[in-house]
Amino acid sequence: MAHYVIGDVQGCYDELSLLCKKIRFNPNKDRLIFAGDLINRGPKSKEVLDFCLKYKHSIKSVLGNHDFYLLYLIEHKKKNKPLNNILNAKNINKIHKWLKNCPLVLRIKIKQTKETFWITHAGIPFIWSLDKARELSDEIKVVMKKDSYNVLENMWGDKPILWKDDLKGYKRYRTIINYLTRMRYLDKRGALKLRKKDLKQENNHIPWFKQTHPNLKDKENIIFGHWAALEGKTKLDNIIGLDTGCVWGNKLTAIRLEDKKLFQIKNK
Ligand SMILES: [Mn+2]
Repeated sequence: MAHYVIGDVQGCYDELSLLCKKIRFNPNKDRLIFAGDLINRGPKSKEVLDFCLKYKHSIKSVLGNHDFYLLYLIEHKKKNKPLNNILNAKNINKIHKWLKNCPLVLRIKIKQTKETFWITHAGIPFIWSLDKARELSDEIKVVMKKDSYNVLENMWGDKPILWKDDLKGYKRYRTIINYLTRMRYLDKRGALKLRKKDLKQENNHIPWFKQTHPNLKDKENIIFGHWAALEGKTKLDNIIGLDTGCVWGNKLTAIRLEDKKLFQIKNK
């Protein structure tokens, strides 16, 4: 049995199939964990979700910003051409239920190596402990169960940019979702700088993983996606980027957690 985490698929189903062949994915034994953004922009988003449902007993995913967008379209009965075949699908209720139940943060412990992996779409800001990130993820999961329509309605927007423990209501949910699904750069206070995507150095725009993570101890790792321009390069052994831009013509990447070995498939 092995655990594999796979970076942003974004509808690249053909490459996902090839990657599963390469790692010899056995749904009866292995576990796949997606780092979010399963869908959108690529050609076969529906097929990716059908694959997840087919093997749902062996597959987990954290939610990415594109996955939240799909949830918004579903619940608010909106259309968006590239995703309409999902929205009109016969199994849309099953897709909806599965996706809505995905967390924002997952923790996986590997027995053999005693390593722990914290998986989120964008990462975990240094202003939160790892446990706190998981508590906030649980908070979103709970509120999505009872009030998802309004959470999704109020999720849009970049503000507030700085986390405060006393944030309340939809502002609080929006801020948690922004940190865990859209973060790339933070300033020195830990405030979100959401508009910058490129890698040019700029004062007070620091990649979130470059600020010392006070709570990341020995044998603890963070895995994230979302930032294709990085091509997975964080220059850190314990903070691992998996978005290698398959949908932009680059590669789809998986990491085997038991030995941190990478597996990649080039975009066709
Ligand atoms: Mn993303």
